[in-house]
Amino acid sequence: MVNQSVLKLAAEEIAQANLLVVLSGAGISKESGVPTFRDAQDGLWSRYDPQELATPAAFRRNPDLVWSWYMYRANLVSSAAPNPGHFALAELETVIPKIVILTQNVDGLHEQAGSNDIIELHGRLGRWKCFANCRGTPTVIDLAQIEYDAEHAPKCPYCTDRLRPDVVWFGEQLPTNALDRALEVAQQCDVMLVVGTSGVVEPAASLPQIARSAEAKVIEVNPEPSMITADANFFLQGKSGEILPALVEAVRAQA
Ligand code: BV8
Repeated sequence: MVNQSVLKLAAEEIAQANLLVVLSGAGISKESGVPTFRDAQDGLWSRYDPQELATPAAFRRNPDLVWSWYMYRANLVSSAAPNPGHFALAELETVIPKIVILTQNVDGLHEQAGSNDIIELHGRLGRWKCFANCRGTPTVIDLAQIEYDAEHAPKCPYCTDRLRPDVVWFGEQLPTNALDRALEVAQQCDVMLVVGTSGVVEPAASLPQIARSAEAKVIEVNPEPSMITADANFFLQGKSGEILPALVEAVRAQA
């Protein structure tokens, strides 16, 4: 059970915020049935380290293996639905003047839940592009227009390279406009709410420190302490699907 007095203090900070920025990680989608990044991958993938598969080198080395891993994950995510944590953040938009969601997740569940201002820092599962970006960055290809299967990385219809998921791999730059805007709102926000991230992956993991050094209050929601917890003013320990609805209720009670 989350500490009620910490929840009330956090709700007071959010209720007074003009700009609330949310940084979300894989943990917010766990209660939607989407495995987190560092959970042991289920079944077929338990023998691979995701960090080894989510790289350009892995794709170059074995395009069909990486392609089928993303096909598997895209399929998993396509049957996932937002959970009460996602919906609570969408509802908060009716209470707080401005909310921006910075998500590390590639599952599209914030958008499905009805949040409006979302920055996808690491791209999106289910969007596919030419590895060479032969017709501009990104050269997105609609799979419905080509022949393909779940086991083999198909060829780009415009060049000889192969198709890949439109996600940011380790060692790749984040989309410039996404990162620039994330840095801007992290410096401007009154409160940053950090939900379900281990705080390991950079540069996203530095955003709470940036907010903190710009005088924002940092609130973390996580069942476990993370690399962010030391920078948090308030640590709400528990599952986001339970804590976020309670937090929104407490914010409404402040209004
Ligand atoms: C880059 C898309 C410039 C792919 C992902 C310093 C500066 C810059 C770069 C680096 C740096 N140090 C190291 C680097 C390199 C690297 C990096 O960060 N490595 C780490 C491992 C040390 N960063 C990069 O390469 C980035 N690029 O910076 O470009 C550059 C270029 C070249 C050379 C140098 C620099 C690109 C990083 C993007 C990688 N792509 N995803 C895909 O999905 O396949 S990252 C991947 O990890 C996912 O997006 C995931 O969201 C993200 C972060 O993980 P989390 O979301 O935190 O998930 P995790 O499983 O770790 O934790 C889950 C948490 O949820 C836990 O805390 C758990 O307790 C909690 N939880 C569990 N249940 C619940 C819950 N919380 C709430 N409720 C629950 N019920």
